[in-house]
Amino acid sequence: MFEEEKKELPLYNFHYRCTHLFRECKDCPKTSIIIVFHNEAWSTLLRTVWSVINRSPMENLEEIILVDDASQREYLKKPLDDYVKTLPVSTKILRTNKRVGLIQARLRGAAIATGEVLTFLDAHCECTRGWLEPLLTVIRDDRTAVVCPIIDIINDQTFAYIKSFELHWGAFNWNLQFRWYTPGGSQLVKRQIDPTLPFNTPAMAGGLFSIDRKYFYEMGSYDEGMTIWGGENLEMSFRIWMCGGKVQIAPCSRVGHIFRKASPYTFPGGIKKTLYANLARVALVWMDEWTDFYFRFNEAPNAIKHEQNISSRLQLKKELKCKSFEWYLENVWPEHFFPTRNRFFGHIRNVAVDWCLVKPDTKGISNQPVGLATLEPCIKRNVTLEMFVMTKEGFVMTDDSICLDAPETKSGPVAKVRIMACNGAERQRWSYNNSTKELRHVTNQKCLDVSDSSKSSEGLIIEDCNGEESQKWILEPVPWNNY
Ligand code: UD2
Ligand code: MN
Repeated sequence: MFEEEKKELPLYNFHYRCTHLFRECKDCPKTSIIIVFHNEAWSTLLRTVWSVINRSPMENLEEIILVDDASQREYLKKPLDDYVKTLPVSTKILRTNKRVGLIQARLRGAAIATGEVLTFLDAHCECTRGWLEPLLTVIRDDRTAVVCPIIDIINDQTFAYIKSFELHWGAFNWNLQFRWYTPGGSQLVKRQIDPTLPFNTPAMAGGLFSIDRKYFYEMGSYDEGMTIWGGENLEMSFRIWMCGGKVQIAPCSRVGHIFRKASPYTFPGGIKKTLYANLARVALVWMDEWTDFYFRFNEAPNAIKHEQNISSRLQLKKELKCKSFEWYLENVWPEHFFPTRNRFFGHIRNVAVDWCLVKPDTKGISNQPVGLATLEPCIKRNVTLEMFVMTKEGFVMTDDSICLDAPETKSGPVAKVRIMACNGAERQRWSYNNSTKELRHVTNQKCLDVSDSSKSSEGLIIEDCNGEESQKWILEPVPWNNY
């Protein structure tokens, strides 16, 4: 099967330097593949299953476990039972008798798995040639690594396979939504030296990963208090990192996934009892002083946080002697844009106009807000659109990893100030003088200024410093934790 395929299928995916990984996997562990689904389409479910069968080395494939999370569709019942009996790889179907959600469905699948490694997939994927070997190689060499493929995109209209951007890692924003950002310093350098090496990621997307089966249980598998959908990916990422393991992306492994615009299924009990409850659990167990930051600015999870019983997860955290969330931010994600004890956090108010700097609402590539830096009337409520962090290094950043940015030209026409994806570059550094109230652009020593005090749409500029009120800024701290 494998030989024939080579002629027909494009090598969609990988870098030519990845080819050697095919040959290196002879002593790799065997894996069980666990796929959970609720009312999945026949074609996408079977595309996932057949891509596993056709594109995994048989000697590394222990079994496939399908967990049907109380689907109502008829074809997923007896017709699916009959169909899997004809498959060339041992395939089991488990069925939950009532809807339990993806976290608990995965736990049921894992409980009957016999492979040394567990590999989880969503039910609408396509694995490409050579997808499995790079994942197993990482775990063979380090059983504390939880490893993900690069996730390519399957178009949800045409079902075509589209290669996605490689230079991404996973993290999250102030609302604990999972996001792809550009990796920082050391991991970026690693990519440039050898694009086949696995690199660290602060968080995983959640659906597609391999983990040593015994390690999965030693580390507390999943939080069984979580239901239906959401949050388990951050919970696992925090737990693995803080309790001694690592989360990585193996760039030679590529799996396509259908990203759907809307959820095709219901959330029993509503989003409050499911997603927000799950996120509240993540914050309560793992985020230490940032727990309060999350709840201050996220009302819905805040309202239900008291309903959560998290004692067994706190117990686990203690038994595993896990490090702090501060350690995690400093060491795993030093480029993060959360407030810390030695960063300013709050409003940046212009003295002349008495308006505040705001985060733009236009979106750029990878869905990040970008645009001209503008002012708007300051909002007094706990709205994060007007909250900025200023770091010791001089980066003025806000939610979703965007930074105040200005060109590095020393002379020339008036330079407009923009809000762009943070990239650690010199041109994004500013210095604040507490007595003059100036915000100076570090590379050209010009001052942040308002172009036309009557119109916010004109945006901000950098100008020669002149001591005028339009160049004076007040950094108004907003409390973000209880300490
Ligand atoms: C992402 C992850 C997903 C999961 C989720 C957060 C990827 C590509 N996908 O969202 O795996 O981590 O974030 O929780 O990283 N399902 C059930 N029962 C349910 C709901 C869902 O079995 O009650 C199944 C569903 O059929 C699918 C899988 O769980 O196979 C993941 O659900 P999704 O595809 O709707 O999640 P996605 O990709 O939006
Ligand atoms: Mn999915």
